[in-house]
Amino acid sequence: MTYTPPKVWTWDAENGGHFAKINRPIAGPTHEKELPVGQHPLQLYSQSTPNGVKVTVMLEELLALGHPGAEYDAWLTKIGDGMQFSSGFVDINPNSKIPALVDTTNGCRVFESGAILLYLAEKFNVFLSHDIKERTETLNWLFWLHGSAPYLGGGFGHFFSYAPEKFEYPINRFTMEAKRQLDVLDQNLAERQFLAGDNYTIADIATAPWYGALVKGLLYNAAEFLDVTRYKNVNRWANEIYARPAFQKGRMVNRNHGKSSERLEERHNASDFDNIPKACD
Ligand SMILES: N[C@@H](CCC(=O)N[C@@H](CS)C(=O)NCC(=O)O)C(=O)O
Repeated sequence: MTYTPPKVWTWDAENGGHFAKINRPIAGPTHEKELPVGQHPLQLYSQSTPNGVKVTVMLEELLALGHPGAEYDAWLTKIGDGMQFSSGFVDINPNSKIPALVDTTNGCRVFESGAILLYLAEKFNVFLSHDIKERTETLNWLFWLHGSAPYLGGGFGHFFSYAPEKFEYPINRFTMEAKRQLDVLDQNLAERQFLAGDNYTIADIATAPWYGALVKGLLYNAAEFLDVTRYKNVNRWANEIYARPAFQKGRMVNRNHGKSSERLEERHNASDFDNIPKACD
């Protein structure tokens, strides 16, 4: 059925779909509530979506390298319940989206997952080279991810998986773009081990939870539809990154769905991982 837009759009009906209850055309808090604060230097408010996982992976990678200053409390922020609209959350991210971080050592608030990765890479001096060429190549791919992933998530994923009905036009449009993006990555990874060259960087940490998850069949249940096995280099890269212990830990943090052996709803100590029930064979 064709839609004829009115002269002026008004917010008078739910638009249907997966996120209908939390979508609003206005910014700002919906309720007063302070954020909890734990004892570690870094306080993270997040959920294990691809954007959230970028940050928990980065923090676990830093801890694996032995940086005690990267110890963190990860508070589950249930976006389906509208927790991103509390007054405390809006104070640290006026855009009301997870993830958001507070560095209690200097009072910095950091929002936007790309900004958080950059902040942590600079604070701990790792996963981002000082060499101008290597650093720029890493930032090229980090910004590429941040420009591209909304087409995958808000475009392809939304219409393929979350929209109230399957509409051919947007599914075609965003499938074309998602496959083009996979091909961009595949051609780049044919030449090099990691996105920016020989070293694992924040560009890989940002991209693997999106396009790595996609080719591993972990996102939108779309692996067959997108014929992901053809992107051989992306698959090789994703397998290598998913095998990293810190990546595996980071994926579990703030996860509140799926198998109990693969989730840690909140993380306040390194030893919290020891209490996750083991998977049954
Ligand atoms: N560009 C932002 C996107 C963050 C984002 O879209 N977060 C989603 C979850 S992946 C969210 O909080 N959605 C809740 C909402 O839209 O109300 C980033 O990279 O941090």
